[in-house]
Amino acid sequence: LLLENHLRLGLQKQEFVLHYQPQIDIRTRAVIGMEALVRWQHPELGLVPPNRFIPAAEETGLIVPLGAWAMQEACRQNKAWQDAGLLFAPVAVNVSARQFSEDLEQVTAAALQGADLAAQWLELEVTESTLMEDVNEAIVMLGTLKRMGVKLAVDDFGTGYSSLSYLKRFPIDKLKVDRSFVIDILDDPDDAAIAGAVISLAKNLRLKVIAEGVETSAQLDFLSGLGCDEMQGYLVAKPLPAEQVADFLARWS
Ligand code: G
Ligand code: G
Ligand code: MN
Ligand code: NA
Repeated sequence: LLLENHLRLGLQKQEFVLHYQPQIDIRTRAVIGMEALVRWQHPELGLVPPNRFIPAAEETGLIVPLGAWAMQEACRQNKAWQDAGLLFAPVAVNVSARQFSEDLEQVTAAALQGADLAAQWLELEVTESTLMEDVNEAIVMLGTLKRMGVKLAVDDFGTGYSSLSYLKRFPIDKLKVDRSFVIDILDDPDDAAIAGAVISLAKNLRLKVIAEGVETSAQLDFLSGLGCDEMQGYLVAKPLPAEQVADFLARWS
């Protein structure tokens, strides 16, 4: 209850901020996206990471207004980067199960409209477990979002238990290879096999595939050898405050 009240107040007082992690095309090195990750800039506690408050926000339902804010803010920021000529790539926003079963289409439409951003510049990341909670509802919601023109990625892929037969019924654009398979990819043949299988699956289903949590160039080379298209991770950049993105882009190019 305490955390809930703090969260509610924090939202009112606009204490949440988004950091952005670059997503890179492995072959061309082009920046092909930015994942928005929320942080809580608490007056006493400092910068609070999402694992400290997202679970509570999900349980209390505050993730719905928090998630709506994150989507608006990410769209506004992406529009600002485009207007400044800095970046033309989608911004990816994480969506929780709770948001998914509420009015996600209206929230998405409002965020795009409020920022005057075309739908192609917004990607929504939905976890595999969210999709599997109610497969039929997921197929309908994804279809609606897809028709609006937003891009759709399955986050944490491989950690849930998708029936692979559902995958072809989800109108998605991208699979995200979970970081847990990347960490030990060089030393654990099982992780390498799973990452390789996810990458092949994505290719055969004509989906894009991005590896998360890439920290070393050896991991990157290995993933590249498996045919992975895209990556994000500390090797390129940690999630950055919006003000640091221009500097990053200047250094990266
Ligand atoms: O850096 P990282 O600590 O940012 O994120 C930890 C977890 O919090 C990840 O699983 C990430 O998906 C989740 N997360 C970060 N930002 C958001 C958000 O805006 N909405 C939701 N639902 N989850 C988020
Ligand atoms: O669940 P989701 O994929 O949305 O969360 C991404 C999480 O992974 C965030 O907490 C983000 O800060 C973290 N992250 C991103 N890149 C790396 C990395 O290279 N190494 C580690 N350890 N964490 C990362
Ligand atoms: Mn994510
Ligand atoms: Na993930």
